[in-house]
Amino acid sequence: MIPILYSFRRCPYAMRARLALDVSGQVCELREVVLRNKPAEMLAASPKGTVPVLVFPSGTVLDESLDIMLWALGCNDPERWLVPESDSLAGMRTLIAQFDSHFKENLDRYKYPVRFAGSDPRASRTAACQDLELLESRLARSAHLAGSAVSLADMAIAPFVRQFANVDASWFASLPLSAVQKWLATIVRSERFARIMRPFPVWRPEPLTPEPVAGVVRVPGPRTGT
Ligand SMILES: N[C@@H](CCC(=O)N[C@@H](CS)C(=O)NCC(=O)O)C(=O)O
Repeated sequence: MIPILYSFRRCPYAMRARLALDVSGQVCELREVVLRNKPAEMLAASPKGTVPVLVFPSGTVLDESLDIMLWALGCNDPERWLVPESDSLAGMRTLIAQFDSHFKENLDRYKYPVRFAGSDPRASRTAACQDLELLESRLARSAHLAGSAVSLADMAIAPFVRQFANVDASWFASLPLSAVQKWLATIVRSERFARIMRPFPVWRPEPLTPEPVAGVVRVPGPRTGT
């Protein structure tokens, strides 16, 4: 039995979980979900109803993307994402927390202004850029956020910066953030990113009784025994 990952391809939280599962080589059954029609099996495991959710054969559930990353890398961390050259795990978690709160809040107000009454998408976009300037200053020192190689911080943050960049790609390309643009392009164009973005059909539970198949008559086999 292998763990089950409930995932949604375009969700940045699910992306970062899939990135860590991929590098660590953990094999899971991926169940692609539709957020407006979440499977009962997923909600039974995690009633809060967000993806990603990782359900172990023992019944243990991880339903926070960062916990899934840390679990996978704790099992196997061949690229040393948890121990980068120029930051600690605690330092990376502080940076990730800033992006999960301040950057994400402004990203949502920029990308989905109708969902936030009275919000000003341009002001939110400018506020999010403050966080990107912090990345730019780190990336002036090294190719990635915590050294020359990819780390937990890069992979936990990049899916959100990708979403921000895609709202208005030509505007993003015009920003004076050349190191962030290059860093994002390197990650998004990597083989690993392409692999975790492969589309899966939406998962459906097996029906309890076989559905009748049009045009096929099932003939009971001969009785055996007494
Ligand atoms: N803190 C959670 C957040 C996950 C999250 O909010 N995922 C979004 C999709 S990107 C979701 O499932 N939203 C529920 C919904 O849209 O119904 C994590 O890190 O896993």
